[in-house]
Amino acid sequence: MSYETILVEQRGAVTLITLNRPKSLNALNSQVLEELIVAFGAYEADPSQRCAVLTGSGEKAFAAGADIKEMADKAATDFYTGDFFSRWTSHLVKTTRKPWIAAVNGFALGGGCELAMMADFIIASENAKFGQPEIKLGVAPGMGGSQRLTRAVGKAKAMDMCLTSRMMDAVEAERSGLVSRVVPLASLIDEAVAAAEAIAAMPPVATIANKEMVNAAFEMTLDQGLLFERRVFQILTATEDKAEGMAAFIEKRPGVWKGR
Ligand code: CO8
Repeated sequence: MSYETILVEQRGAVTLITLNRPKSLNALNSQVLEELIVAFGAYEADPSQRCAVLTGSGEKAFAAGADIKEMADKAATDFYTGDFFSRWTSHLVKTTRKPWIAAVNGFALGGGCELAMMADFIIASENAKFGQPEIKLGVAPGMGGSQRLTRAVGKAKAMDMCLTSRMMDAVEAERSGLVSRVVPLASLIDEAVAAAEAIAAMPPVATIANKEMVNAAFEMTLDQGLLFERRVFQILTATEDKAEGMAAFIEKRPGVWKGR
């Protein structure tokens, strides 16, 4: 499929997806969503691809939010009957079981911040700025900002950002647990792809299992989560990759994974 609003490139086992509407600071419209669904679906289905990186084109923005010009004339019934925004989470979070990293270059505002928070983790450039400024438009986060941001940075900072529309810079975002690493803008893609390559080199079954376990922490009680973790760990011990991983450690050589 040819895309108009995103760029997709494979670098070895890593799929690099770039939001490509730089003139509107990569604002997220319906076409971006449809193309991302196809691109993430292709990534998920391709066994040669082991990790993905999502970034924004240009140096200014990852994504400055949902496309305000597209939303401006929509009626409430359009948002409601079309269940606007629900497909972002269902496709990019729920059905994408393989890992992906958001490489945030510049503004990640509104839906842009929410899209980044759907990733398994965020690597930010030094000029990154995160915010949920929807209140200034007379609305509120609609794609997870009130929930995922609060879980990531806690009530005080999430409330501050949602109510005042204050942006968080990269240093504060790392200090607050929103991003895992901050790197210079010039090396952002290299660093994110290197992190993705590190993940791509891990045993495939254990990769999906680790992702599922960490995500379970947001859905389960501690007791349920600990049980889930233990059971999945126990199942992993039946894989050929477990036998290979332990043998490789003892024999002081790299493991060769079968994905089973
Ligand atoms: N939608 C549409 N166009 C946008 C958006 C946007 N969110 N953000 C920027 N643009 C456009 C501008 O209109 C402008 O276009 P033009 O040149 O044709 O006038 C171009 O991008 C450049 O923007 P600016 O001239 O404003 O650039 P500045 O450097 O002066 O300012 C800012 C940069 C601070 C990022 C500023 O553009 C801004 O405040 N943008 C809007 C940020 C915002 O309010 N985001 C939240 C949107 S609402 C939302 O995301 C709802 C979430 C619900 C779920 C979403 C699911 C997808």
